[in-house]
Amino acid sequence: MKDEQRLGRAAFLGVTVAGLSSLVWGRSAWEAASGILPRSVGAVLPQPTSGWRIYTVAATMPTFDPETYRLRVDGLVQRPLALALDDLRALPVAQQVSDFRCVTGWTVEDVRWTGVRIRDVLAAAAPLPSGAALSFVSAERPYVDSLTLEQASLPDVMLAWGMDGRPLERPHGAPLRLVMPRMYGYKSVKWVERIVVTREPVVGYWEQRGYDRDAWIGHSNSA
Ligand SMILES: Nc1nc2c(c(=O)[nH]1)N[C@H]1C(S)=C(S)[C@@H](COP(=O)(O)O)O[C@H]1N2
Ligand SMILES: [Mo]
Repeated sequence: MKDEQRLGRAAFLGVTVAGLSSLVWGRSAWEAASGILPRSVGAVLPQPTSGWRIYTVAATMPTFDPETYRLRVDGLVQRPLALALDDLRALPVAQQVSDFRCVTGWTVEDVRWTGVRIRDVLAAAAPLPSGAALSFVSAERPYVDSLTLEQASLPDVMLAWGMDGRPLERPHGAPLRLVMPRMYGYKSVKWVERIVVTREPVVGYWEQRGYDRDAWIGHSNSA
């Protein structure tokens, strides 16, 4: 855990310093997160070393304590759960390489993700037959999005705690983010702290603002 925290902070500082040299780009979520400048809504910092853009909807990125973090799984389940990071790591480890695509046009190819499959997280909670969808609630309020159980069961959907061979970094949603490569990035909720089993998918943050609920790449209103 110490190493992970140190690595996260080092990487964060590294990018922040890089950000300072490119202030000409304007204020960014990175700079806002580091407290250097006030945040501007929807700000994005192009990162020179990768295609990622870091997106947030709140003024600050959530923090978490690895000792006390719990992923809650509740709603239409027989047994509500509160899973610690160690509990998640004790589940079968899933790995995949997939592209990540934002609806605004950028793509990061061949992202290496490590984490768990949704079914393995749900197994102990035992969803009720009436449960047909999942809400992924972010610690970053009010970000939320959802998938049907069927969508969440696709083989390349996962909850990731690792990215490109390193612990998932805070700007990318540590300690846990959803990865749904077949849909646009807004489905891939960062800083997931709760999964709620529901009858129907709830309307997600960007879906409340006009984006398709089914964000299939190539087949949605933004394709
Ligand atoms: N909590 C949270 N999750 C989020 C977002 C956000 O603003 N807040 N943005 C979404 C969008 S639109 C995209 S494209 C990806 C971006 O992932 P990244 O910030 O790791 O690059 O995260 C998604 N998940
Ligand atoms: Mo996005």
